[in-house]
Amino acid sequence: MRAGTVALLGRPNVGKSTFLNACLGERIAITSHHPQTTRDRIAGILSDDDAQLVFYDTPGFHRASHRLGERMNDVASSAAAECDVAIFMTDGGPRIDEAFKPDPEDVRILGTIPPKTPTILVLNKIDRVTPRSLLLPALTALSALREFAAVVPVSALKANGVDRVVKEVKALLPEGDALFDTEELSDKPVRFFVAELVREQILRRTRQEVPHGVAVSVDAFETGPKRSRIAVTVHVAKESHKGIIIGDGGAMLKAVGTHARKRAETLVGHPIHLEIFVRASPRWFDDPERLADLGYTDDAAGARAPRKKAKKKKKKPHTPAPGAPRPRDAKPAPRGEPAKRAKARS
Ligand SMILES: Nc1nc2c(ncn2[C@@H]2O[C@H](COP(=O)(O)OP(=O)(O)OP(=O)(O)O)[C@@H](O)[C@H]2O)c(=O)[nH]1
Ligand SMILES: [Mg+2]
Repeated sequence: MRAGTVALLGRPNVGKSTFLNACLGERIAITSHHPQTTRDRIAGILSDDDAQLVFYDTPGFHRASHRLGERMNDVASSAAAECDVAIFMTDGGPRIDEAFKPDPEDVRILGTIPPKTPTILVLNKIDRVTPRSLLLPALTALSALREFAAVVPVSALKANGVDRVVKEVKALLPEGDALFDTEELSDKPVRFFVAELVREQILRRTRQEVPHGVAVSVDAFETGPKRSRIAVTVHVAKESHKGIIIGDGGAMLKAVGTHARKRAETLVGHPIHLEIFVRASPRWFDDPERLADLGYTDDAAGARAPRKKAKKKKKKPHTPAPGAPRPRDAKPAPRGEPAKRAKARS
C-alpha cells in the first residue's frame, strides 16, 4: 500500500481545482474564470486497492493586497512545504506561442517547493494550444526549470492526461497505510461545501470587484430525516454590492439559491431547504476578527488532519472546529460530517 499527500500548486486560474475534480471524478472544488477562486486547502481523497492519494487543492500563489490574500498564499506555501509529492501546474492555451518563455511567477512558485520533494510538472489547458507543434518546445523550456519526476501535458477540462498524472503520483508516494477512511472524499465537512457552492454560483454570475469581496458563512445546518434546513449568509464587501447580489426583484439571489441547492442536494443525498441572507461586511477580507468568523483561520477552515497510524474501526466523535464558519459571536458550530463519496453515502 502507498499513501501520501499531493499538493496542487500554481498561479491562480491555471486549472488546479478543475484538475482535482477530474482526478476524483466528482466536482468537490469550486471553479470559475476569476482568479483566486480557491481560498482554502481542500483535500480530495482518491482511494483504490493499493494506494490512497490525498490531493491538496490550494489557492493560487499571487501578490496579496489584503490579509485574506496573505493567508491564501500561506496556505499554499505550507502545502508546498509539507506534501509528499508536489504537482506544479502551469497553463497552456494562447500563452504558448513561438516566443514562449516560462513565466517568472512560475519560477518563483517552484522555489517554494523543497528541492527534495518529488515534483510533477503538469501543463494544463493543452486543448487551447494551436498548433500542437508548439507544445514540445514549451514543455522543453518548462522542464529546464527544475528536475521534475515527470512532465505531463493535460486538459483538466476534458479529463485528458489526468490518469497519467495519477499513475505517476502513485509511483512516487511513500509506502504506508491509508491516511483517511476509504469512503471519505474530503477532509472538509459538508457544510463547507454548501457554502462554497453558493459562492461558486455568485462567482459565475458577477464581475470585477464583486466576486472577490464575497464570502459565505453557514448560520444553521439542521439535518432532518428527509430534509435538511441550511441557512447561509452571503457577506459582501460594500453596501452597494448587496443590490447586485440580490438582483432585480430578487432574481439573482433566486438563481444562485436554486442552482446551489440542487448541487448541495446531490452532495447531502436528500432535499434541502436553503435560506440565503445578504449582508454588507465592509472590508471583511482585511479584518482579522471577521476573517476568523468566516472560517479563514490558520487551521485550514476546520479540516481534519490525516491520521498518522493505521486506520481504526470506530471513529471518534467530531470535536467542534475552531475555524468552522459561524455567525459572529456565536459558539463554534460543530464541524459536521465529512464529505463522503456518493456510493458510500447511499
Ligand atoms: N480550456 C480549458 N480551460 C480550463 C482547463 N482547466 C481549467 N480550465 C478553466 O480555467 C478556469 C480556472 O479554472 P480553476 O480550476 O478554477 O483554476 P484554479 O487554478 O483552481 O484557480 P484558483 O482557485 O483561482 O487558483 C476555469 O474557467 C476553468 O473552466 C482546461 O484544461 N482547458
Ligand atoms: Mg482553484
